[in-house]
Amino acid sequence: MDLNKYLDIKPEVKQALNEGRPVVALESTILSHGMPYPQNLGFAAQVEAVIREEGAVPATIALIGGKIKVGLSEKDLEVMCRAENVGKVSRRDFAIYLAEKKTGATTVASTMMCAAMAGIKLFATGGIGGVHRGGELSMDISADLQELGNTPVAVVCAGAKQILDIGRTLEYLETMGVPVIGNGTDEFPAFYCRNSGYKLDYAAKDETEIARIVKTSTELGLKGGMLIGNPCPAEYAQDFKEMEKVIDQALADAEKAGVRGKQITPFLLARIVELTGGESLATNIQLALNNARCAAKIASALAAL
Ligand code: PSU
Ligand code: MN
Repeated sequence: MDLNKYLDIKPEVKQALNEGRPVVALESTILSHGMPYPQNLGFAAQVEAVIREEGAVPATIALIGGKIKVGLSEKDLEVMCRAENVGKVSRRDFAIYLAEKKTGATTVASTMMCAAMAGIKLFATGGIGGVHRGGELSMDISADLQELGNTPVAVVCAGAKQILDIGRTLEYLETMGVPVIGNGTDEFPAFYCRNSGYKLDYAAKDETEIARIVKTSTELGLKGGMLIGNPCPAEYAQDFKEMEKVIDQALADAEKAGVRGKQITPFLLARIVELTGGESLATNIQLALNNARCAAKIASALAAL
């Protein structure tokens, strides 16, 4: 194995890791394929600032020029947000993008891979990929779920969007041996909405409790990660039934346009922003900032244990 040939960790991030200070990883697919320009650029700066406010160091991750970049410069962030010739990289795309020196935005799965390589334990995102509706026939199941079962990184998300089959997503996570913990809730959140109707077996009262669980998993050397469900702040959350209508429309449009494979999630995300007249984007931004705050608090508590 020759990781050093590929890993390019920003000095500030490397120093924090060496000194045992808290670091939070961030993905770049949420920027390149999850939000429109230039709102994504504003978000990219804001999310890093939120992590710093909590005393942690942010590390946004992307594949650029044949390197795994852990911690991006302003120029790199601009490239990822403009998203011209930027592909979407999950586990299966990883070696191809590095070997061909293509610019790739990392998903939850590939960001987890990079975080583990760099030694980062916490990662904040918006929503995870999962089992798509009808996935029991199409077998469209995000590689995010397998990664959570195999890579020791704790991922803070606002649950899974209603574009997915949330029940089957949770069943799959159970099969893969992934602990799913609610932060101050016993219900798995549904991204734009605080409630999904699916109860969780574990509700943590705060970030310190979650940090203790992460620490124990690390000490045991368990190979998988864990998923923390952190509901969207109430003042920005959307109504479940209203979102259901929007999502049914977006799914019908995807079907009609014949969208397949890795294009489906980005297509649906963009369509939902259009259909809600940008309202969903404001919610998306706020919940992702909230997750970054939560992940930074867990990382800080973990560093203090
Ligand atoms: N869900 C969202 N926002 C996102 C994504 C999913 O609500 O930005 C992105 C994440 O990067 C996630 C990826 O890892 O899409 C999942 O894509 P796929 O379903 O093709 O694995
Ligand atoms: Mn898929």
